[in-house]
Amino acid sequence: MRFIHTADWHLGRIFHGVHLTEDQAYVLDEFIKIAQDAHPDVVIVAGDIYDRAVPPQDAVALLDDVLSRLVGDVGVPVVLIAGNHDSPERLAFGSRLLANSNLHVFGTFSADPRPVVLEDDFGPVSIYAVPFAEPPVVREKIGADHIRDHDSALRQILRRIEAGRPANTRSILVAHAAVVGGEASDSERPLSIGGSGTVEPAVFHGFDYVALGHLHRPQASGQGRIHYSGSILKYSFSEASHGKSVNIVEMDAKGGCTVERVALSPRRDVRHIQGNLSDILEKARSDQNRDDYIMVTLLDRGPVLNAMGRLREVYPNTLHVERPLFTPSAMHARAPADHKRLTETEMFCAFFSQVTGEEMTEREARAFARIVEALRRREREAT
Ligand SMILES: [Mn+2]
Repeated sequence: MRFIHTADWHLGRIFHGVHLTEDQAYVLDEFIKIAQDAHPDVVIVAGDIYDRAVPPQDAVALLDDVLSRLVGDVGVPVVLIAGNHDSPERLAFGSRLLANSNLHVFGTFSADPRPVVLEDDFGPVSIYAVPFAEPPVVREKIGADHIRDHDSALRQILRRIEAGRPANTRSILVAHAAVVGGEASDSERPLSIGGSGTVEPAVFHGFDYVALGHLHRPQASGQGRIHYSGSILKYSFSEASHGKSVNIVEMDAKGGCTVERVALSPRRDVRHIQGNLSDILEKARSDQNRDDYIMVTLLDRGPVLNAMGRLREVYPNTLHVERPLFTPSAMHARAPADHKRLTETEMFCAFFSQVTGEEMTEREARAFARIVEALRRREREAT
């Protein structure tokens, strides 16, 4: 059996003020061609279909178009799950009807996940799709009081799957989770605030291939059975060095998998350029890809007039300029930390100690984390 594993489409993403929908449509066109050429038995999308719970209309139209072409024109079944950016209920709309048309959408968490079963020459392959859910949701639906975090929640779900799974059947798990030891980037929203959002690779024991979403760099762990396909585009400048790809997986009669990463080429790349302004402007003349999304780290030590304006004359999509070596002395005393790299809790701790002159106690930090988590949940569920 052959299948394609992709994840983290984040349709509707806005990157430094730029709507990426056209870039996403471009790369998904390429994805559909890859699917056409590979003749897979199924396409798996492991969560973060949209970038937010209420996606913009363009993003909804794009998903509708892409899925219609995959399932309708290419003729390949699609299995997709909600990630932590998606609204489970909105994504799940019509899913029971769509399942009859080879589009298997798993939006809301179910205590008894039923597999999508596909056949190849060697027999059945069960695909278990577990959409992202907050631990309290899992706790309530399963009725297991000991579930406190993502690790214990997923363990419990997988135990239930294990119990109902016929022995000696090949199986694929689809989930949206942060595995311990995985390499993160700046565009992933943490799965939990305060406390651990990660899961041990050992929880995935027993599956022949684990198709994960959440981490945006393609990577594998757990003796090569656990895979992140990574996102389809670079969604932060921390990903400038990533190669984005999708996994084409060949599963043999015994469940052994060979994984091929097929590169995706974006309409515009995301790049990080460093140097003196004059050097950058000079080199830009021979740059073939001036429309790329650019972040510039200027190494000039003295003041530079209108750096952004001059950069945009050569790189119209310059989105961010940094001046690490140029700090006006008045600013120096206050040495502002780079707030974009801090979590809400860290930022609030810094604010707290600035105002009160004292460090926050652990109890206070936990209380704060609880409030943020409740707000996040409400934001995801409401509106
Ligand atoms: Mn994601």
